[in-house]
Amino acid sequence: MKKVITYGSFDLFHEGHYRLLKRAKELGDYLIVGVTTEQFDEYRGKMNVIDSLMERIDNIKKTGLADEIIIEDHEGQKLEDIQKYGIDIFTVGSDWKGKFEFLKDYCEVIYLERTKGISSTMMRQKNHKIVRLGIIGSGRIAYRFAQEVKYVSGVNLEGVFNPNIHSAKQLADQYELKFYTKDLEEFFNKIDAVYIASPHKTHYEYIKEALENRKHVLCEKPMVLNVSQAREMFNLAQNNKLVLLEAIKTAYTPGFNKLLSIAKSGKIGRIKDIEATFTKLVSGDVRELNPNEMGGSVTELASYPLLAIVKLLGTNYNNVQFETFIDECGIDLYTKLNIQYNNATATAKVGLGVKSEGQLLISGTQGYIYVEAPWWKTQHFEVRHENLEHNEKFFIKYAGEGLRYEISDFMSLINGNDTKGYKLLPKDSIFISEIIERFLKRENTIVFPY
Ligand code: C2G
Repeated sequence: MKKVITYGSFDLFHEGHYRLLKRAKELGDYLIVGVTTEQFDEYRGKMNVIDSLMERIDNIKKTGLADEIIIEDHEGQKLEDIQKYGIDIFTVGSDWKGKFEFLKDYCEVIYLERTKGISSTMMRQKNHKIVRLGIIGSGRIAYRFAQEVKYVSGVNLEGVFNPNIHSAKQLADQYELKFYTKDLEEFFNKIDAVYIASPHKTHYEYIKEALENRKHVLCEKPMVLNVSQAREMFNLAQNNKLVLLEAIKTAYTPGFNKLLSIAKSGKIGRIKDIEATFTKLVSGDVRELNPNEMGGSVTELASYPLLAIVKLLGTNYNNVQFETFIDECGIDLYTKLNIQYNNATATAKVGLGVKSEGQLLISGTQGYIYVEAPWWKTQHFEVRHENLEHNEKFFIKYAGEGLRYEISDFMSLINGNDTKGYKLLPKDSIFISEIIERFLKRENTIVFPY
C-alpha cells in the first residue's frame, strides 16, 4: 500500500485546496492530511488564518479524500510523521518547490502544480471572500512581496502589471501567477486590491487610478511626495470606502508595536528626544541616486525614521530644519532632519553616501530605550535606567522579509475585521509626506557640499 502525506492550513477551504488533495490522493492508496494548528501557524509566521482548527479539519473531512487526518503542531513534525507512518510520498503545492528537499532521504517528494488564481466558484466560505491581489511593478521589493504573500491566508496573488511586459512576465513565471499584463484596465478587471511597488514618482497616478477603479491600495513608501496629494488620496479612499495603506513594513511588525507600547507606557518617563538613523551606502547608476526618479536619502529612507518619530511624538510638531549634503546632481547623500515639538525634540538621520549606526534611541525622563541596528526590523530592544539592575531586554520574532504583517493587516482592513488600521493612520502618512515635501522645497535647510 502506497502511503501519501500532505500538510496545510487549508483556511477558507477552496478549489485550490480540493484539487491539491485530489491529486495527492491519486499519487497512492492512502492519504494522510496534516492540518496546522493556530500555534504552529503563529510559529511559522502564517498570518490571518480565519477558520478555527476544527472548521479546517471538518472541511477536509467533507471532501472524503483523506484516509486519515492529523494535526501539524510543531517544527520538524513532517520528518517524524514520514518515519512514524511509513510514508512513501510527501507532496505539497509548487509554491513550496525546493523547500522540502531534505525529506528526499526518507521518501519521494512531489510538488504538485498550485492552482493559479481564485475563480469565483472557489468560494466555499460565505462570510470571507478571498482577496484577489495584483502587483504594480516587478522590481526587487515586488519579488520579496510575492514570496511573503503565501504566508498570509485569505489572499491570492493573481497577477502583475508593468509597462515593461517582459519584466512582468519574469515575475509571473517565477511565482506561477495567473496573468501578467501591460494593460492597466485588464489588470484592474482581474483583481480586488493592489500593491503598488513601482518607482515612487509614479505612485500618485497609480493610487488614483486604482481607487477610481474601486480597488483597495497598499502603496510602497514614500506613498506620495507632498501633503496635498496625500490628503487627496486618503479622502478619495475614504469617500469610496476603500482601504489605502502606506507600506512602511516596520509599522505593522509585532516588534515595533511592542516597542511603541513600552515607550508610551511611562517606563522611561516622558519622552524628550528621539534619534533614528537609517543609512545604506549605494553607488553607481542606481535608482536611489537618480534625480529623474526623485532619488536621494530622504525620499529613499526617511519614511522609516519619520515613522518612529510620528508614532512616538505625534503629528503636532512646531518646526523642522534640515542639514543636508548634496552631490553635483542635486541628490542628498546624507541628511539630518531636526523636528521640534512643544516638549520634545527628534532627529532623523538618513544617508546613501554616509554610513552611520542604524540605531533608534528614545530618551526619557526616567530612562531610555536602545534599539540596535537594524531597528526597523525591531527584533530586540533594551529599556535602560540609571540603576542598571532595572534594565530589561525584549526579543520579538520578525518572520521572513517582514512584509507578511502589512499584507495581513491590509487583508484584515479589507475584510472589515479591523474597524480602522491603527498601526499606520492616514495622519501619520500625511505627516511623513509633509516633512518630505518641506525638504524637497529646501525649507529651513543648510546645504553642505558632499
Ligand atoms: N494550494 C494550491 N493552490 C492554491 C492554494 C493552495 O495548490 N491556489 C496548495 C498549497 O500549495 C498547499 C495546500 O494547497 O500544498 C494547502 O495550502 P495552505 O493551506 O496555504 O497551506 P500552506 O500554508 O501552504 O502550508 O506545513 C504546512 C505546509 O507548509 C503547507
